[in-house]
Amino acid sequence: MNYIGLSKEISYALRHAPWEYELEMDEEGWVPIEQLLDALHRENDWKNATQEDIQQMIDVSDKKRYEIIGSRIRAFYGHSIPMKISKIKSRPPEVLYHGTARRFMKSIMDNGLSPQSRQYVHLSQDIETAQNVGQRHDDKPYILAIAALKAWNDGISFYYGNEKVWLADFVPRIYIKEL
Ligand code: HQG
Repeated sequence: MNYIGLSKEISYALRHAPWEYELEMDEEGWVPIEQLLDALHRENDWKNATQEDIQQMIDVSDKKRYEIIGSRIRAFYGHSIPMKISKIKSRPPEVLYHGTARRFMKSIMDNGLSPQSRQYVHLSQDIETAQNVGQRHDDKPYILAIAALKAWNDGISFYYGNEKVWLADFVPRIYIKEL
C-alpha cells in the first residue's frame, strides 16, 4: 500500500474538499470512516483500501495528521474548507515557532501572521518542527519566535492542534521576532 499517496488523498478529502467525497463533516471535522472508505473505493488506486490500511498509514507517518476515535476520523489541522472547524482554546507554551520563506518575511513583519489559504495560522512547538515546515517553502527557511504566552495573556486565541502543532487565528507582529 502506498501510504504517502493514501495520506495525501485523505488530507485532501478531510482538509480541503469533503464534498467531493460526499463526506458529512461535523463542526469539529469528524467524518464517519465508512463514508471515507466508500469514497476511496470508488477510485482505482484505493478500491481495496481498508480501515486497517488507514490506521497503518497513520501509525507509520512521522507527523500526527489524523485521529480515529470509534467509527470516525478527522484531521488535526490544515483545513481550508469554508466551514470553520472549531478547535479548543488552550493556553500555549511561552514560546512557539514558525518556519517560513524569505519571500514572505516583509509582509509578515509588516502585517503579522495570518492564515492565508487555511483556517488558522500554524505554529510549531519546537525549532526542528518549524525548520521542517519552513523547508516546504524555502531551502533556507526563516524561523520566527512567537511570544505566545504573552499574546495569550493579551487576549490572542491559541488552539491545540497536536503535540507539535499549535493554531492561532492571527498573530500580530509585536509578538513575532526573527530567531
Ligand atoms: C505565510 C504542513 C505573507 C506563512 C506543515 C506560510 C504545517 C504569510 C504561508 C501545516 C503571512 C502559508 C501548515 C503574511 C503567513 N504575509 N505570508 N501576512 N502570514 N504567511 O502551507 O504554516 O505536512 O498554508 O509563513 O507541516 O507553512 O500538510 O502554512 O509560509 O503544520 O501535515 O504563508 O501544513 O503540515 O503556508 O503549514 P501554509 P504552513 P502537513
